Amino acid sequence: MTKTVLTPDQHQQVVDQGYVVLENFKSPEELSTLRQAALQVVDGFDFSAHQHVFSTTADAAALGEYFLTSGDQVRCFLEPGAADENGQLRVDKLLSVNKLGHAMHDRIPAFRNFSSDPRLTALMHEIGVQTPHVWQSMYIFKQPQIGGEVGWHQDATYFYTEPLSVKTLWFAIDDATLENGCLWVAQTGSDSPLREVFEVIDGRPRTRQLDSAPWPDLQQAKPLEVKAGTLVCFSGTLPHYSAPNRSDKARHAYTLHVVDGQAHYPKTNWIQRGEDLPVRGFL
Ligand SMILES: O=C(O)CCC(=O)C(=O)O
Repeated sequence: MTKTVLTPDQHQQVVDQGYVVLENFKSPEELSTLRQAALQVVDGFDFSAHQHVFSTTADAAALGEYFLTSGDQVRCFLEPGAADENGQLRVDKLLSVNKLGHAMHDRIPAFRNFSSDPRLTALMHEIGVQTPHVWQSMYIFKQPQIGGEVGWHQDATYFYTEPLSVKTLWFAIDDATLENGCLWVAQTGSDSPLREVFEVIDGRPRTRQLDSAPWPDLQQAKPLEVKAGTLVCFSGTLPHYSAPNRSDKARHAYTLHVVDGQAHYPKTNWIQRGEDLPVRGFL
């Protein structure tokens, strides 16, 4: 019999709670290779030509061309406050970047290797994604002292399909703790209604409200303090959040967002792919 990725209990947890935590999924060597590849991108990046901040507290309508055309590119986004009023970075560039996005898995061999794990295809099949399409990768730095909050959201807002199908794979590259801004997930599970959809129509981004359900507060949520190498897999309707990092320890994470190619993926979703780089599964 083929070995499954999830035990029956873990499978039930995905159904009931909308997420599962798989410890020791990636080895220290794999984490180190990915970290080096990410730092190499930052090291080679020309911040005098591109200084774009990423913050989830900013209005979606304000997202500029640099962000909106990054779906098939590898781009660096700075933490708010990383640069001073003269555009000079206050600290080393390796400590200034909020994230890399959004096609490292297709464009950089070390990211492609990390993301090509056959267990990921098996995991997706086990949780009902028949034809995995990997639309996005992000390398999130959550820098010491200045790492920004990621506000409550649901990933189906950004990867809307009919029916809803997106799953997130969140890999801890460092230990994630309460101090350095670990993920928090809602205790309501994935049954939570989808509150918003992010759309780009005629080049203009907007967030459209679908449901007025409030976001959870921290009493209704659970922090996921996990060791480096852990994979957290969660459903696109599971509300999640991460606090700012005010500690002196980084909290790097790598994420992939995967939808079912059997579902309808609207043209209004912000990431679209052309024939030069079509969306693919795990290679
Ligand atoms: O790593 C984080 O802080 C948040 C990541 C996240 O929200 C996501 O990948 O959807």
